[in-house]
Formats: sequence, C-alpha cells, structure tokens
Amino acid sequence: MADNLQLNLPKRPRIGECLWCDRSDWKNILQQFALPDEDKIALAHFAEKGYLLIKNGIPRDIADAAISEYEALIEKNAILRDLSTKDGRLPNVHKYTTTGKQVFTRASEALRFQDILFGYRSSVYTSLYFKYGTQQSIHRDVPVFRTQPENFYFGVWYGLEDATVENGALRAIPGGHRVSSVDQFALAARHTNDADSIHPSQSPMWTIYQTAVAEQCKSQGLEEISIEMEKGDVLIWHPLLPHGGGKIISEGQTRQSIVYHVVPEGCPVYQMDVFFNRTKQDVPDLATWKYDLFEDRLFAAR
Ligand SMILES: O=C(O)CCC(=O)C(=O)O
Ligand SMILES: [Fe+2]
Repeated sequence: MADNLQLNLPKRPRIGECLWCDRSDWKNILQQFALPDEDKIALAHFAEKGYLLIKNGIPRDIADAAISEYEALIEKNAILRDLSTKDGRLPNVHKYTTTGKQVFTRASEALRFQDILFGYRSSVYTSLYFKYGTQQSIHRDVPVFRTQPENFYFGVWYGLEDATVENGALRAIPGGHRVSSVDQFALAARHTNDADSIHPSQSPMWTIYQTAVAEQCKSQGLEEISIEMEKGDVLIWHPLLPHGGGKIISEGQTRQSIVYHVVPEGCPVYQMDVFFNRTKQDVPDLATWKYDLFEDRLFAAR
C-alpha cells in the first residue's frame, strides 16, 4: 500500500447536487446513458426499489481467500479476535488484510455500477467483516453516514458464503428509500431541546428515527422482504433503504460477508450530530482525511 495521500479532489459532488437516481427526471437521465438495456434495467431497479443485486460479482478465489485470511488474522491477533467476537464484527478489515481490499477492488462489475450510480469514482470510507449474520433490526444507515452533499453513500455487501433465511440473510423494505415523510429535524426538536448536544455516534435519536421510518413504510403499505444471496453475489443499497440482518434460524451457522460503506472520492461523511441538527447543515463538502491507494482505488486512511 502506498503512503497516505492527501488529495484535493476536484471531481466530487458539490453542495446542491443529489444522486441522479433521486431526481424527478431520473428516467430521462437513464435513457441518455450509453449502456446496454440490461444495465439500464438494473439501474432502474435501484432507482425504484433502492437496491441492486450483482450475481457472481466477486471472483470465487478472492471470496475463499478473504475467509482464510480473516481466520488467520484473528487466530494470531488476540485484540482483533476479541473485538470481532465481542461485537460480532471486525471493523475496517481492509486495513488488516489484502483480500479485505481485493473483495472491493476485484469486483469490477460492482465497482462499475457504484461509479455510474454516484456519477463519480467510488471509494471506501469504512468496512465491516461479519462471520455470522448480524440480526440487526431494520434501519437506514444515513444518520451515521451523512455525506455532504447528502445521500452520496452506498452500503455495498459482498457475500463470501451463501446467505439464506437459515443463516440470517439480509432483509430490506423495497421502495422504503422513497418514503420522505420522516423529518429528522422535527423529530429531534420533539425529543431534545438542545440539538447541539446530540452525540455523533451514540444517541437515542437513532432508534427514534428508525422507528418513525419503519412506521411510515408500514403505513404506506411497503413490506419487508428477505434477500437471499449466493456466495460471490454483491448488493448495493441506497443510503435511505431500510435494511437489516435476518434472524439466525440455524444456530451456529456462519454467514461470512464484508460490507463496505462507500462514498465518492473526496466526499466527507458526518454523523448524527450533523444529521439531526438543522443549524449544522452547511458543513464543508471536502473530506479532511488522508487516503490509501490500493489497486487504483482509494480507501480512507484509518
Ligand atoms: O450484514 C448485515 O446483516 C447488515 C449490515 C448493515 O446493516 C450495515 O453494514 O449497514
Ligand atoms: Fe446498515
């Protein structure tokens, strides 16, 4: 890996921009892309449902090597072993293993779609390695991945093994990213008289917001589904898509996966202290962190 790079990235989304697929004229924009029909169908699915599934996106040898390298890492590193056992996840696996970066850089079809959906080159902000299904309740990621401009973030999930309802496949509410009736500032005003004291990563506002989103989705007749995936498949989700991890029915069965939280190169990420505070919306649109370059892709240095 190269030395940390401090970059000034002129090609990045600027205040006032939004994802093209969130614009009211997205169908016209999509028609103008010089892409085969099957790509346009996949992109239209993302715009309407909030996610895009890429079959066989990871080379099989990389998926196998990612599991072996993770196992070898936690075998020899007691601190990381403790961390991943206690939290059920290893944060920023890309920092510790080569395959933890290659799952991202070698899945070329997934990268191509991320770049098209952003309209900019995708880069890694954080990653998580999961050995088991997370059983996380349905949520939107956006309160802790509040980019500037807004919504230039995707969760990109890579299956290292099959994920089925037995071992805790992902769940999602298709179309839930379009539910716009939850006003996070009004919610914050109702639950605190001091928005400036909202903590970036630990706040009761998280659950309050996610509960309101789930209620709104339900009242609009949207339903939760299970997204079963095969080893090597990749799923890209919209920043506002409600999603989570299914219940593990076969106890002890693994569901190995890596999720990358991605943003355009140079795009900064803020957390709940910004997301819920109306007076902090004017934050800078250039990331202040350094990057590592690996196989032509940028990873935020941690
Ligand atoms: O893998 C899962 O079960 C959910 C992961 C997730 O929600 C996330 O990384 O944002
Ligand atoms: Fe999530």
